[in-house]
Amino acid sequence: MKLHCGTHTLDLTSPQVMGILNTTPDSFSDGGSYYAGGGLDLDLVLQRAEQMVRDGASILDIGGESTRPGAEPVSEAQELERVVPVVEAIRQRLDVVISVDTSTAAVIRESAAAGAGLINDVRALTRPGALQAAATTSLPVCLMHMQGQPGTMQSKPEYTDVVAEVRAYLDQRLQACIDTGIARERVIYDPGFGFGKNDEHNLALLRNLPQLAPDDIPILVGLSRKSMIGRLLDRNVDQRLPGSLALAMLSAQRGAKIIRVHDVAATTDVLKMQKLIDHPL
Ligand code: 9MG
Repeated sequence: MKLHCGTHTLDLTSPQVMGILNTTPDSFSDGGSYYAGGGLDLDLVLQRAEQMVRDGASILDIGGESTRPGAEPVSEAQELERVVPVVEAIRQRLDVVISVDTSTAAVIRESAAAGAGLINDVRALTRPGALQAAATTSLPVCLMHMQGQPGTMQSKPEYTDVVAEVRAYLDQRLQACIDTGIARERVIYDPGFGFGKNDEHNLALLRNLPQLAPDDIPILVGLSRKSMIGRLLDRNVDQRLPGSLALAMLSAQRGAKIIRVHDVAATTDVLKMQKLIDHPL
């Protein structure tokens, strides 16, 4: 399975590591890491980006809007300011697929023009103009499932059959993409762990990961350092590496093709070991 991301092609025969690069002041795990003297420090962002590529990331996911409950809403202008210069700087320096974590049409268009290779939308291209903006790029799109809105999604998520409902939603968003001119080959599914789901829902989704997408559509998972790990293992956010690595490996074993993580080096090692077991030397 290959994914054409602008100037790069990813081979999804084995799972790829997507490194998280939040350029927000307030993300739940790494927010504010690149702010110095009141503004975003591009050199700090680039140092981190270079490190993640050295550690094994083939994709970097740049996000300018935090989806953490209680996060400040971000204007289109602010999001553009946080994302586009980072896309340009990384494109000039590094050989890596640049993913942009956005739901905003203008950010989709301008990031693609600046050299992004993938659009990652936690709102599955439901905001006004997002489907059309994504269609005008030739880039792959990651459609994520979320129940509710980031501010309130965790208050009381409810499903009759979480696996069937998440799959039905993603299939419906795939059809909306196809109807707008986004080819099926450009689409990635993501169950959206922790986005309007309790621990039982998250565990059911992971257990049944292969049922969440047709065989020809790659699945992306984001479980790294998430609060589910904190609750299930009683761990603070800086103590969630072992739980995150276990979930990365379990996802890969269940067919995930892209694993979105904070800890690139450790995840790359785990996935290499798994590959050695599946494909002996
Ligand atoms: C931006 N973001 C935060 N968590 C995520 C997840 O689980 N999947 C995707 N695609 N994006 C995410």
